Amino acid sequence: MNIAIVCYPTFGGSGVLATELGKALSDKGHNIHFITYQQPVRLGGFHANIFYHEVRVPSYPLFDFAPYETALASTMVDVVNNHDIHLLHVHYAIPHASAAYMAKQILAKQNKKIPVITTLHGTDITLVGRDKTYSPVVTFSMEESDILTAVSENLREETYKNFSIDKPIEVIYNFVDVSRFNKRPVDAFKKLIAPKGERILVHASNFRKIKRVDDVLKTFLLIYEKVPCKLLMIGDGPERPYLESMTRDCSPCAEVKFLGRQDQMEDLLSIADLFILTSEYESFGLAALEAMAAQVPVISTNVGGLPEININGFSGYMSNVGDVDDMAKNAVSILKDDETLKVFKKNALEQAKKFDISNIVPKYEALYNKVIS
Ligand code: GMT
Repeated sequence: MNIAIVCYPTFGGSGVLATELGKALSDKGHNIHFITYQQPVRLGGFHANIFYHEVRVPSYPLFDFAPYETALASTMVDVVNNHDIHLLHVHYAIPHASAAYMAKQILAKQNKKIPVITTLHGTDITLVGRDKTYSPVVTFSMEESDILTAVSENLREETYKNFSIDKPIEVIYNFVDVSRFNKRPVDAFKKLIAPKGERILVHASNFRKIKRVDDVLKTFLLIYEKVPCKLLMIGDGPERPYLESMTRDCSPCAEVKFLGRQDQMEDLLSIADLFILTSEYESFGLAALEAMAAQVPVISTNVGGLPEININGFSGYMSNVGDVDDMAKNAVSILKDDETLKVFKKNALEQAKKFDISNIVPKYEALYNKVIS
């Protein structure tokens, strides 16, 4: 099959998932055409049957805001026409679903029928999409997609709650390649970070307000009172400068390292003992799933789709948003001795296996076959 995938090329979960899906489909012999404004960060090296089409938005003095959506729709038309594309799979509704609708109409005028699959990822529904500036267009383009999928049961419910649409929404969970993330830790690397055998805690996100990254730091400080540990903060975003400034004047804060954006998450996770995700909302929490696949138990909030991924008392623990005392208490109960940590690590891996790439990618292929036939 020749499949065009439209996504954000950045470190955000929707872009990561779309890129990993494209790579997995190409391994199965499909030709994948990524359409976006930059090479997707998780794409890595050369793949014989993966192609990248850059959306260029020419500037013009009249434009205060360059019309990306128009350029994207035109690029979709061009790629479909020149690469015999069978379907368009767009990730994150804004503005990809409405651009796909436009492309589909243009192609219909040329007697070409191109099915559109839209995968909803989270903030396109729960935050940005429901804003009345966007919601009429998001509602319309969801209705007009041939197939609509959501990455968790919770996101499906949120979509029906926030938009008046009748369309069925199929839940296809996000996935992880367990064989890639379940790596043996490199002792020398672990020693470099934690020379005295301290526990290594990790947080990874785009440091937006919704992630409540200051709660990560607060939780770490409480854990540190009971268990020697280090904290690795991975990623970058608007809240990072404020958080870094919070870590300037407390002594345990010397144990906090900001690593910025990293594309070898599997190496960093391989030396981690605990993953902390304090978000106000997560439709799924792909970063937590990747941690579990690397045998890292998860301390998270209990919101959105997280209870569908993190099993309380098994793969980690969940607490109410902002309850850093509870998060720290739970973390200490996992980290306090090697035996308990070993059990949680094993459980985290077992839970992650339910979302292994081999279980989920065939579900997308089945949808593609259905929509094409
Ligand atoms: O978390 C973000 O801010 C990025 C966002 C995105 O669209 O890239 O992530 C959303 O999609 C991910 C992949 O499906 C999910 O794992 C995240 O939970 C979801 N984020 C939120 O719902 C806040």
